[in-house]
This record gives sequence, C-alpha cells and structure tokens, in this order.
Amino acid sequence: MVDKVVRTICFDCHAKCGVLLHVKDNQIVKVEGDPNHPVSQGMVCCKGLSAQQIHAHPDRLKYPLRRVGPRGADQWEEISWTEAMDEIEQNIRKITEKYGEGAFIIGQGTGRGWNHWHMRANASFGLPGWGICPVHVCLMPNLLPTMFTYGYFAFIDAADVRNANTIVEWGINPLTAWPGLQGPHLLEAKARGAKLIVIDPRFTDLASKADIWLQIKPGTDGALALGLMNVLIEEELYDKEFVEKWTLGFDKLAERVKEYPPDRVSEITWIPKEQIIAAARLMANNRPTTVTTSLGVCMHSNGMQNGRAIADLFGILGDLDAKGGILSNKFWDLMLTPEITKMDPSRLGALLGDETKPLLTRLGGNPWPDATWRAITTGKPFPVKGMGFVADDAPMCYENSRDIIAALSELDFMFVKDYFLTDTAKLADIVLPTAHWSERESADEELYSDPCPVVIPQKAVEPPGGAWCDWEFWLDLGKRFKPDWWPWNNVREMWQWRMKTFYDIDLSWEELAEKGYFITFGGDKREYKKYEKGLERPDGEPGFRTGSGRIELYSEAWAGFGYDPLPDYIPPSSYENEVLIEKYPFILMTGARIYPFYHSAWTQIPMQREIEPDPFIEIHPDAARGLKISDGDWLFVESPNGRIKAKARLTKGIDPRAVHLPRPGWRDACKELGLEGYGNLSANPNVLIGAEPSDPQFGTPAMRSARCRLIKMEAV
Ligand SMILES: Nc1nc2c(c(=O)[nH]1)N[C@H]1C(S)=C(S)[C@@H](COP(=O)(O)OP(=O)(O)OC[C@H]3O[C@@H](n4cnc5c(=O)[nH]c(N)nc54)[C@H](O)[C@@H]3O)O[C@H]1N2
Ligand SMILES: Nc1nc2c(c(=O)[nH]1)N[C@H]1C(S)=C(S)[C@@H](COP(=O)(O)OP(=O)(O)OC[C@H]3O[C@@H](n4cnc5c(=O)[nH]c(N)nc54)[C@H](O)[C@@H]3O)O[C@H]1N2
Ligand code: SF4
Ligand SMILES: [Mo]
Repeated sequence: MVDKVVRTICFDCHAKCGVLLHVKDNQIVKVEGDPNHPVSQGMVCCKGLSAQQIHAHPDRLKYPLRRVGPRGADQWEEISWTEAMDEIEQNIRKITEKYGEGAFIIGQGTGRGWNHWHMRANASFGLPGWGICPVHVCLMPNLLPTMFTYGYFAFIDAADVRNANTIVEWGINPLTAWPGLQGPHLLEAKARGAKLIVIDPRFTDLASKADIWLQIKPGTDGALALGLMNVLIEEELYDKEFVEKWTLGFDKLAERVKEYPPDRVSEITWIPKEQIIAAARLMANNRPTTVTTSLGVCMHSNGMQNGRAIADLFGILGDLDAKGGILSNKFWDLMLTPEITKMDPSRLGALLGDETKPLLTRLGGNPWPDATWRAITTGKPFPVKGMGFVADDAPMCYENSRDIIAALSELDFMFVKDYFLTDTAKLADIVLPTAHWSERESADEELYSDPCPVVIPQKAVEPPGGAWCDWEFWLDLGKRFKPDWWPWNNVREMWQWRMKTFYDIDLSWEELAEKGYFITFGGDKREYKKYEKGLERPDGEPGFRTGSGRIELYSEAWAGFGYDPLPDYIPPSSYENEVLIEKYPFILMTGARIYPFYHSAWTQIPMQREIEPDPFIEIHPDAARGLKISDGDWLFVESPNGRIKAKARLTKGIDPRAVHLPRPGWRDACKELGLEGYGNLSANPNVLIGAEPSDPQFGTPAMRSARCRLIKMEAV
C-alpha cells in the first residue's frame, strides 16, 4: 500500500509531462504518466521514470555550504539558509556599490519555469535583463526571425501538428528532445495519414518515420529554404491570394530566390535536386503545412539568416495562424512581460557585448557570454567581480569551457545552486542545494503546444535536508533588495498573484492544486487567423503585429540590425577557410539530444547511465575506415580550440564528411555502475567550440558547423 499518489509535472525536459507519483515513506515507488494531462496524454520517458534514483541519490546536496579552504580546494562547512542568503546579499551589495551595477551577474541555464522571476530578481538589485543565459544559442534564434517576419513568436508551441496535413521538422527532434510535448501528436498525425518531412544531417528516430528525409549538409539550411522557395515560385505553387493580401516584399524575394535554383542548392546542401523539388511540392500541395525549427537551424554563424529564410518560406505557403499551420500563441505576451520581469528596455544597451552583438543585448535581453568572461579577466569595458549560477553549469553549457573556468577562478565571489557539488560548484564561495521537480510545487506556463495549459505541479516527496526550490530562492533574494516588488509571504502567494493577475484565475492554493491543469489559450478557446479579425494587433486593426501589418518577407526592421533585409545564404565561415579544412577535415556537429540525459545532468544516475555509459562520437564507417578506426575505439577529438575524448560509434546515419558529438559531456561518475565521470573538460564538446565564428549580430557560435579531426588514442 502506498501513502499517496501525487499528480505533478516532470521537469526533466521542456515537455513537462503530467505524471502520477506513488509515494511510500517519502520514497517514490512508482512513476506513471497522467493520461489526463492535456498535452502529454500519459506519455513519460526514461528520465521521468528515474525520479526515485534522483530523489534518493546519496550525492545530493542537502544544506548550504560555505567554502573554508582555498578556492577550488573542496573544503566546506555547512551553514544555514539565512547565513547563506545573508552572505549572497552582502556580496551583491558590496560588489555593485564598489564596481557598479553590472559587476554582479547571475546566470541561469535553460528555462526551468522561473525565467520571469529570475529577471525580476535581477532588476531588484539593478542588473538589466536576464543575467547570463544560453539565449544566444537557444530559443531566441528561433523566435526572433519569426517575430521580425510574422510579428509573433513561433516555436514548437506554434506547430499545429494535431491538424496539419504536412509536418516539417527542421533541425529539431521532438521524439528525443520534446517527447511528451509533440511525440504523441506526431505519431497520431502519422497514423491518420499526415506527411512528415524531416530535415536533419543525421538519420534520427524521427527521420526513420519521415516520408521525405532531407539529409542536409550542416549549416546550409538557409540555402535549402531559398531553393524550396525557388521551386514554389517557379512552379507557382505558393499561396497567391495570401501573398498578395498579407505579405510585403514578395517581388524582391522572388528576385532573390532566382539565385537559388535546385541545381545550385543541391550542390550547397548535398541534397539531391529531385528531393528538394519533391519536398517543395509536398509542402504546397498537401496543406495545411506546419513547421518547427530548432537548434539544427540556428547553431551556426549564419543561424539568424537561416531562420529568416525559413520564416519567409512558410510566409508564402500561407498557413499562418491557420488550423494545421503555424499558430500565434498569446501566452508569449504574458511570459516575459515587463509587468513581471521589470525589465527596462532602455537599459539593455548597457549589457556586455552590446557594441558587437546588439540583437542579443537589445532584443535577447542578454549579455554576450564571451564578453562576460572577458570582462572578468580584463575589467573591460567594466569589471565583473561576482557571479551566481542557478541551474547552470557554465563550462558545460557555454562555448569556450577553458576560458570560462579560468575567468570564474578570478571572481571575488561566486555562488552556485545545484543538485550536486559539481566541479564548477567547487569553484564557488557558497553552494546552495536545490529541490528536484518531485520535491517541489509551483505554477508554470513556460511552453506548451495547443491547448497551452498552465499547470500546478505538486510536491510528492520532501527534498533532502529541506533544500529550497529555486522559486523560494528568487523570492528571498528579491525581497532583500526591493521588498515592494516581492510583497508575498511565501511562494504560494507569489504564484497565486501570478495566476490571478495574468491569467484571471482567482483560486485558493488548494483549489489550484486540486485542479492541476488550466487551459488558458487554445483548445476550445482557440481562434484561428486572428489577423483577419483584428485580434492579432494591439490596435484592433486586421493584420499582423509587424510595422507594416503584413508578413514582412522583406524586413526593414531586420536591416536595422545590420542584416540583409532579404534572406540570404552566407556559408558558415569555417567552410571557406582552406587552411582550416585541411587540418580539420570533418564538419563537427555538437549537442544533439540523447534520451537519458538532460544537458549535463544525470550521468550519475544508474537508470540513465546504463543506456549511454560512455561519451561517444558518431562517424560514418567509410570515414572511420580511412582512419583505421573501429566501432568502440577511444579517440581524441581535436579542434583549433582544444581536445576531448570520445568513443567511436560507427553509423551510416551520418554523412562521411561530418561527425557528431552529443550534448551531455558525461560529467559525473556513476558509482553503482563503476563508470567514470569526465568532469568539466575531458569529454565536454564545448571545449572544442570557440566564441567565433558567430552570428554577426546575435553571437550564436558554430556549435553545429565547427571543424575537427580525429586521432585514435593508441596512435598518440
Ligand atoms: N556544444 C553545445 N553546447 C550547448 C548546446 C548544444 O547543443 N551544443 N545546447 C545549449 C542549450 S540549447 C542550452 S539551453 C544550454 C543548457 O545548459 P544548462 O541549462 O546550463 O545545462 P547544464 O550544463 O546541465 O547545467 C545545469 C546545471 O543545473 C543543475 N540543475 C538541473 N535542474 C536544476 C534545477 O531545477 N535547479 C537548480 N538549481 N539546478 C538544476 C544540473 O545539475 C546542472 O549542473 O546548453 C547549451 N550548450
Ligand atoms: N533528452 C534531452 N532533451 C532535451 C534536452 C536535453 O539536454 N536532453 N535539452 C532541451 C533544450 S534546452 C533544447 S533547446 C531542446 C533542443 O531540441 P532540438 O533542437 O530538437 O534538439 P537537438 O537534438 O539538439 O537538435 C535537433 C537536430 O538538429 C540536427 N542538426 C544538427 N546540425 C544541423 C543542421 O545544420 N541543420 C539541420 N537542419 N539540423 C541539424 C541534429 O542532428 C538533431 O537531430 O531539447 C530539449 N530537450
Ligand atoms: S519527456 Fe520525459 S523528461 Fe520530458 S517531461 Fe516528459 S517524462 Fe519528463
Ligand atoms: Mo536550449
């Protein structure tokens, strides 16, 4: 007999599946998918299933720690939460008073449900924007091109997979990276006869289900989009009525795409010409057609223009905000509104890197990470002397890991809030433990596809040592600097305010928890083609929320940030450097997701590590043969930036000219399975990635179009 069954939300990826946790004696004895969750519908993956092994892991941090020995010496004393928070507050005050408001920066990793509260806390002590966050590689490079082109953010939430006839998955792998968010809908759509086009250099689980798989050369997605538009326009397959009525700059775009006939695009992209033509025809003749783009498209020095070309392509196909097309979801407006973030756009120009990467600072609300590490080591353009990291292992997350570690070692003060005492946390002065999703409650609306619920996760088990969840941390920190902005006595009051003020859900905490899911936009409430009815623009006029009210195929606003107003294809800069190519013959992709790990987390968890025990690199057998590499050989992977280890995994699912290192880095040892941990530097792909080349205005480094060579270990 269990003590209770708690309905909650898994947060080991952005799918945020509904789960039912069966609990006995503060242990999770069973994990079940919740069939009533409006999006995940009962789906749960291997990460969700290992909740108990995470909850009960013996290495979990329990109490706040203060460094007692020299920095990095791993000597600590346990302190109370009040002492830890006092020390963090005092250091923020001391450093910002002495060196200025930008001198203390808090970093976060991927969204974990509290982006807006983090920004509010930053604003509370005078830091403009988002602190530091991997926005330069994630989310925003997919959102901004659609914002400039359509006037709304369109990401995975926007793809109306449930109603589409053709689904294009472009540089994204929802089955692995977003299983509960799009997985069930995608498989249902396939079963009812929808067609699937997958654009990916690797033969993924998703590609195996495709009607057309375009095995693209990494970083040439912009050229492909221009080539597809060439076919659509040449064969008059685009939506003429929509284009005439609702778009701007079609003639200029038509001129531009003449430069990209299928023959030329085939050469650039490595995709046979016939497949390009077939894909264009399917997209146009089997509508409604929807698309999701993600990291495959943006992690290049030409990432933003790739996004723009794809946005224009779907602009002329015409299924914008249509059933089965690319939906405009209003929840984005509420997620990062200044009413909650307190972000002051007029101050974003003060962010580090603004002079070179203004799109990142002004619209991403972020400093450029590379400029941040340099500000620590050089004091220019202003000194950074203190940093905190909440749910962010910086050398694992950002490019140039070695520089990051060197820079962090020079700080006057640093704190880290994490589940484990990671190598990065060992560089800190204060380390704070954190509660896992099974050990915390919250209110969360971060990112869902239609019907876009707000969810109220429940606590199932107590966190080790009573560790605070991150929301408790933000509330306590914010209150210390701006009590007026944080009037709540506890996090429940804070979330209730959020629900009431922004979603008009005025319920007691118990009522919120009891109901669990609230459909806010979408579902039965969904309005399609809002632009036709004057429901899209704030002025109530028909049209889109761009300056012209139309889909801006040609964008003056985009040109204002220094880009070509039309989409164009500029090859990743490493593709034109003959000297580099000779020394580093392979195109290196890094970071595609694998099931068991969430970024660098969970390599110590037996249920996960069992699935992928060792760091590996994917290589085509023909390429391996030339180098006398066999499956399972240990290799050094070397780039101009550094060298790491990985085991060869031979696969025909990759082009012989490219190789791929997955995301995790295998940071932590798994004692139960006797498997090694590789720390911050030995197997971490970001050791190989430099800050340059990068997107000219947004700073996205070439995480998926870098270069490397392979060296068999015994040959060294
Ligand atoms: N080369 C390369 N680099 C990449 C990518 C890539 O594809 N290739 N992907 C990039 C992308 S898209 C992103 S979003 C970033 C993500 O990068 P991050 O989100 O920074 O991920 P991690 O590096 O795992 O660091 C997160 C740390 O937070 C801890 N943690 C996990 N959950 C919580 C929590 O709820 N609270 C607290 N306090 N701690 C928690 C984990 O144990 C871990 O140590 O990585 C980026 N880096
Ligand atoms: N298991 C797991 N799930 C995760 C995460 C995790 O760490 N682990 N991280 C979460 C986060 S923060 C994010 S942002 C998402 C990312 O979600 P996705 O972007 O869907 O995930 P990836 O697998 O990184 O990249 C998608 C695909 O891009 C392909 N690709 C590489 N280079 C190119 C290219 O040049 N062009 C094209 N067209 N494709 C290319 C890769 O082969 C890969 O299959 O995943 C989320 N989900
Ligand atoms: S897909 Fe897996 S990791 Fe992601 S929320 Fe669902 S159960 Fe958790
Ligand atoms: Mo991400």
